[in-house]
Amino acid sequence: MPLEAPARIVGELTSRGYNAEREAVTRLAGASDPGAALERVLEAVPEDALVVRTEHVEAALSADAPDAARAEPTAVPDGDSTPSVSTGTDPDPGDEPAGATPVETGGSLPADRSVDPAKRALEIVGDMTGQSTGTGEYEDFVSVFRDRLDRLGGKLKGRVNHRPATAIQDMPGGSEVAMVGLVNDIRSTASGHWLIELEDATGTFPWLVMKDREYVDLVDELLCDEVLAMEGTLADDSGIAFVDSLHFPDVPRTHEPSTADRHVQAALISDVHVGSQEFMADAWNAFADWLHTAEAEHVEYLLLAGDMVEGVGVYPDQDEELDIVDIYEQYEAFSEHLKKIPGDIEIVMIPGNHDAVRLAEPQPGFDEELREIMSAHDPRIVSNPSMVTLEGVSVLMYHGVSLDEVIAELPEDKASYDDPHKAMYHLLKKRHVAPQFGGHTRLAPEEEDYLVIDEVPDIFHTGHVHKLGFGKYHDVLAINSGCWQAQTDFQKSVNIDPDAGFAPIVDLDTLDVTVQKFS
Ligand code: D5M
Ligand code: FE
Ligand code: ZN
Repeated sequence: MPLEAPARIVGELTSRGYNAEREAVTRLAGASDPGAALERVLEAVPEDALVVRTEHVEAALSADAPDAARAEPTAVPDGDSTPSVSTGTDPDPGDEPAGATPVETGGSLPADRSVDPAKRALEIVGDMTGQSTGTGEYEDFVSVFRDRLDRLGGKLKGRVNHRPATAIQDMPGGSEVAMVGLVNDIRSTASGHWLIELEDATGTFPWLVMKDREYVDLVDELLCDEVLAMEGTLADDSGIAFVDSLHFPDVPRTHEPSTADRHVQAALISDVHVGSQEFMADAWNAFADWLHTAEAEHVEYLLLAGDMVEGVGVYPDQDEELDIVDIYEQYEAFSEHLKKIPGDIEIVMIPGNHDAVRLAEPQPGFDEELREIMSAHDPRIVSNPSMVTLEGVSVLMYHGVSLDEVIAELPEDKASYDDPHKAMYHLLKKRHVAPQFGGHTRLAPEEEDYLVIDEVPDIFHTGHVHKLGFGKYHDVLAINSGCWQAQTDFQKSVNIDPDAGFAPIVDLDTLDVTVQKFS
């Protein structure tokens, strides 16, 4: 049997009871005769070894054929894509960040899955783990909002002939004026008009949206602290301006999403809630089993948008519904569930509000202790939010706590739990994952606003509200994944009927979505 494809090497190793580090597989694939090399390696591995490690391969190959292990992999027909696996030029993977450490296969690459990991390309482009500088001082709040205004304002400044707040009040009454600023206050007036105060680095200026103007429809979707541009006419006394037009940073209508060069799929899920009595183990197992079938062989990436575990003390009386009360044991149980996912699938995960990281956003990726507990499947663990690129397709992952706020503040037809993707559209329009400060969403003051959506993603993936919904906004695919937790008592009390046990699967070559149901 020819053994050159990494997948077949993994299959061969697992059939003989071994897991393997990714690097070890890559090196075997690079040998001039991978089949013979594999036999040599297996003869040389220590008897009690369960995992074939890079050093085993290096030792076995260098003893017999010093050059073979360094040869280019033979199974990378697609020369254009950057394989996410190392090609064997870095002899010391130990120095790499945790997200890039070698994978153990989880022990299962069944015959039904025929994949070639060398064709993959996974890049983490935005991960603020380890970048947090904020100390919670007043100055940090000033800098995070200044950064927000600079970056989102920059997207608007070319579109209007803007002036600073202090300059506007010195202009003659009746002038045409424009300003870019943060929404500081939204109030209705006694006569039913709307007064919106915009703030920039120089001060604030009040803008009046008349109730009979077409723009009045947009007022009900405004959130405090988002960045807007307004154009209008100054009142005679220059103390206020009447709004003629209102602009969001928004996604340009010309946005054209990137797609993968081959047929490959990603499963986008979230809210597993292991440790909750309502965690649906059967549905999860059915999902994992399905991933092992030929039908799912193109699913090569699994993105998890937070709430891996139920956590402890997240909500009042939550302990009454806990199946596992110790947070570390919850992660251990979660890791066991992760191991059921085929070992070759690349996993990326961000934390959510139930996870054991700081609640304030941005949330850094899990700490070393938790990474260690979850290391068996070698997931890439990154911050909430983060941007990842899968074979050229950029995915903005964000857990979604701000969606509760968007849904609470906006009218039903613009954002609701039944259409969670529509709430996501507003975050895209505002180019910020959590615009409103001081509500449900806790924001960590940092030097930089990591919550700004700087680059338009091809896919926006959130969770948190436990409802499945997807759709396109200016050609950006917005997906809110459901959950793996049946209805909790709290959800029953507020009539939240969760979409549990579904896995939306995205074709990365077309951005089409299919939904698999496991409950
Ligand atoms: O959130 C799941 C969804 O349910 C999300 O929309 C928040 C809401 N939720 C759940 N429990 C509560 C309590 N106790 N108070 C307020 N809102 C709640 P998750 O993050 O998975 O708990
Ligand atoms: Fe959740
Ligand atoms: Zn959540």
